[in-house]
Amino acid sequence: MPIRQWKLARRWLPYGEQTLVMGVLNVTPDSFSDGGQFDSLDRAVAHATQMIREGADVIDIGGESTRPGSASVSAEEELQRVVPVIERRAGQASIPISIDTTKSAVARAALAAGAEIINDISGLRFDPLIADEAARASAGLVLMHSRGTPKTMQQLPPVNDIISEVIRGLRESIAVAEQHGVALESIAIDPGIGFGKSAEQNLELIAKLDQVAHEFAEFPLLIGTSRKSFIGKLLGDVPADQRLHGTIASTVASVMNGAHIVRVHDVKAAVEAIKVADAVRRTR
Ligand code: 9MG
Repeated sequence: MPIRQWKLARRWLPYGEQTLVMGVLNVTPDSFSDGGQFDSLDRAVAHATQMIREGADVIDIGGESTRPGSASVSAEEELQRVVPVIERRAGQASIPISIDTTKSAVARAALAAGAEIINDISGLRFDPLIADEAARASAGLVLMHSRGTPKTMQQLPPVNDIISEVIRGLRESIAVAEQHGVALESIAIDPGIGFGKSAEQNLELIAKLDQVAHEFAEFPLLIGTSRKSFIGKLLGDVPADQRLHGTIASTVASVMNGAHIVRVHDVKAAVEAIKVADAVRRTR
């Protein structure tokens, strides 16, 4: 397994040998799985610190819920939620901070406050100027595949061949990023589990992740299955706070099939599971 490097705003992040863990920090009053727990500055910063202690390699901070059916918030509202947390956390930075946003104005302010990665769940479909911000700051840019918007994605007619659709969509996002001057070494790709896919298609994407990894072999591959509804459905419609074991199973399956970075809420459990999965992978 060769060690490769992902170019971020102020460092290179090695990936390929050890799977990297991106800890989720939602600073929203209504996020689907941690429903407003971290909506005060002190609590949010304390949770970031805790995830770092548990072994997170990146913290992904989001101020707008991407929960299915959720409405968007204004850039001003999003900025008020995320910038103070980034400023406080970046001041003590040991690991890079990622900003989970689809808005270029939020990305710009977050990068100025100390973030080093932009995580765009729309893959530049909502606001292509995000790519200009990534290029200007030489920041990392996560291009995630999605269909529709968080408000409409569960009502979309399903596509027949989800693997081909994800590969097509990601190629389009990478082309837009390149047109705006983003260096290829700054891009990470993500199949977008749960975003406009059926429960069966989410399983198919995890099962056949090696095909996506092969198609985009020069890019780090990130995946987020944490607490998502396809897991709840498999376990008999359990709520988000009862999906930890299912999350770990889907995370390990993703790692064995080629994921380099996993986005999770429960960092300690994921770090331990991945240590074992990585050891098995290295023994292949
Ligand atoms: C913000 N967000 C929610 N789910 C996600 C996923 O699966 N990947 C990425 N990159 N971001 C996500």
